[in-house]
Order: sequence, then structure tokens, then C-alpha cells
Amino acid sequence: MFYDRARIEVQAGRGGDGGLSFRREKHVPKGGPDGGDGGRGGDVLLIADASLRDLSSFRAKTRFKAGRGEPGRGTRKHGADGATIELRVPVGTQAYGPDGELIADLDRPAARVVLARGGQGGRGNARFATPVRQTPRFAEVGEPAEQVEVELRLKLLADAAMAGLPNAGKSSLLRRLSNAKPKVADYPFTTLAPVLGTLESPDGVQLTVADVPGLIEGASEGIGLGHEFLAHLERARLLLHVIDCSEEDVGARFRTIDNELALYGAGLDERPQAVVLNKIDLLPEPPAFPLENERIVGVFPVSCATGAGIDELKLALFRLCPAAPEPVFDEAPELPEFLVYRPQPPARRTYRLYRTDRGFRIVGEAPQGEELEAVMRAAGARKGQEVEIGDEVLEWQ
Ligand SMILES: Nc1nc2c(ncn2[C@@H]2O[C@H](COP(=O)(O)OP(=O)(O)OP(=O)(O)O)[C@@H](O)[C@H]2O)c(=O)[nH]1
Ligand SMILES: [Mg+2]
Repeated sequence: MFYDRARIEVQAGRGGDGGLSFRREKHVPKGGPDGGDGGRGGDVLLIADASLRDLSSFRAKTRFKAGRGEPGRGTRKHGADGATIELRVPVGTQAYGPDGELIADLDRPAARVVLARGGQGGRGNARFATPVRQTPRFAEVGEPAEQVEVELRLKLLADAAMAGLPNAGKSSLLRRLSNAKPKVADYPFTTLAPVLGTLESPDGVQLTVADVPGLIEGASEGIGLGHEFLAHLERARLLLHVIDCSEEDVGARFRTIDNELALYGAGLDERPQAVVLNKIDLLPEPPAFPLENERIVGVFPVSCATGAGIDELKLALFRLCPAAPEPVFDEAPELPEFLVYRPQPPARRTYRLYRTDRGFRIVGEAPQGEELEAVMRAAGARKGQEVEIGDEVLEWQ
């Protein structure tokens, strides 16, 4: 099986609390504050890994939780940062947020994005000592962590992708054109999962071509196998529309597929198509293609059985899919910027939360109601502890 979708739940680590501690030395009854800062919570990252083929690694496990920051301790010891989690996904993976919004597009090897950011550690009480406040009996609570549910969708990145009815000879063509060896058989729906092949021109230019399961009428509405895989055509620069020309009415069969591409949307109805008239060995002479259409950038009669027309098609592919230009750096090379979309930065908090020796203190615009409860729960408030908000002191229930 080929897994091109996965739903995962990720949680970053909460920041460690600041330490609340006073120096203890022999013969010194009460030393100054020495609580260190809490460690940062770990992030959850997605990283594009060119060695992965699909998202099957998320079949077994779908929940990921990064490490929390350790609390700060006495003698100004900084708490350790929480462990970050790196989730590896194939190149071409897109991440969608809870409302279906695109969060990130990992469209090249080593692209990385932070899905959930760990909380900052709280400051220890050593940081709050001033000449007038020599014994601060409070320390900052670590920030809560982000948590998000993400849908991962793999959309193959290929220069050209095959489109066509079952049995047209798409897999046979990929075998002829590239190094890939997809299964070929004389029944429809032989290909059940997309296959990528690479072809190389004599001067070393590489192209990737995707073989995608056959499409049938209604594919755009979910009929047959093709629909699930139409997404893999979305990012191809060129469609190789393969037609078995030994059968009747080549034009009608072209239109059936073309119509499904248009109904699917996502720009497939505007994508240039190279029409491949396959199986010419079964005809006395190559047929003419009856349609004129500005999206058709070429018509190629071929036989995957004999190899006729294949070299011409290969040459045309290199012409039709020019290599993407290398990025040019005028000045010092910039650091690569892979991230396309960023998750919203966490809203600036309107308050600060401190731990005191009797409970907690909130300074600034305190949250209310359920939000307050959630914040206090995350901070680890226990029944009976004091929560000081402005001039008010509550007993936590
Ligand atoms: N005579 C002849 N037969 C061909 C040619 N190309 C493919 N075939 C045969 O057509 C049948 C289907 O070929 P496939 O390459 O599996 O077709 P496909 O489009 O990948 O089919 P699906 O994966 O089912 O969508 C096989 O029996 C092939 O041997 C050709 O040029 N001439
Ligand atoms: Mg096939």
C-alpha cells in the first residue's frame, strides 16, 4: 500500500518552572535567592526526508509529545531543555491545520517546519532580586506548550505525470522512459499506487515522471481508484496523457479524461498536456489526433511494445520541461528558507504567572473563567493553594 495521508496529533513540551530557592550556607541563616530558570520545552518539527516514499510510518503511531523543560533549581541551576521531536516525511508532504488551512509545504529535501513550539522556561527567583526586594518569594511558571492536530498529505513532486484510462499503457511507458519498473498487465487497474521514475538526458539533466493509477469517468467524484491519486497530478508541470489508439474514438477517450481533470480542479484543466498515442504497432499506420486545443503541447505516436517513437518523446520531454533555474545569489548566499507558511506565533500573553511559596500570583490582565482554570491546571495548581490576582487572593478549588 501507498499511504499518502495521515492525521497526527502533536504536542510540544511545556516550559520548566523557574526555581524558587534561597542560598543555604553554613552559619548564614538566610542567603539570597538562587533559583535558576526553567528549561525550554521541546518543539515538534516536520522534516522532508528524500529517502522516504510515503507516509506509512504514521500508521503505527499518530500522537507525538515533545519533552517538557526541567524546572530551575537552587544554586542558579538552569533546568534542562525538553527533547525536540523530528518527524520525517517524504518530500512533497503538505501539512494542513484543523480548519483545513495549509500550514506548510515541504517541497524540497531537508525542508523543515515547526508544527508545535515548546513553551519558554520560567525565570527563577534569582532573577527577581533587586536592592529593594532582596528576597523574592516567587518564580515564573513555565509557558504552556502548543498542541495541534495536523493532516499530512503527500502530493508527489514530478516534472511530468501520466494521466489516462486504465490499460492505456502508462506503466509500460514509464518502463520505456525511465529507470522505474512498474508492473504491467493486460487488465485494468494494474497500478494501485503512484510510481516515480527518473530519466536522464545525454547531457545529464534529470526529469522525474510519475505513473499514476488509471482514471475513469467519474474519477473526480470518487469513482474508481483514480480520484485519490489525482492529487498527485497537481504539482506536475506537464501531463502525459496516454491513450490506447488501437481502440475506437480516440477523441472521445481524450475528452473523458480531460473532463475529469477539469472537474477535479486545482488547476489541472490548465496544465499543458502531451498526448501520447500508444500501441501504434497494432495499427497499419499511426492515427491522426482529431482535437485542437491550446493546452496540447504535442502529439506523440508511440509503441511501448516495439519502442517506436519513444526517443522522440524523450527528447520532447526535456524540451517541454526545462530544468528549473538554479537560484542566483548576488551577494552573500542567504540561508535557505524552506518554510512556506508559518503557524501563527502564539499570541502575546497579557499577564505573567508566578509561583509563590503559598501558591501562585498573576500579574497583568489575568485570564478568566475556563481559561483561568486551564492555565492554572497547566501550571500544576493544587486544591487549597493560594492564587493571587491583583489585590484578590483566591483559594484554588
Ligand atoms: N500491443 C501493444 N500493447 C501494449 C503497448 N503498451 C502497453 N501494452 C499492453 O497494454 C496492457 C496494459 O499496459 P499497462 O502499461 O499495464 O497499462 P496502464 O495504463 O499502466 O494500466 P493501469 O495501471 O491498469 O491503469 C499490457 O498488457 C501491456 O503489455 C503497446 O505499445 N502495444
Ligand atoms: Mg499501470
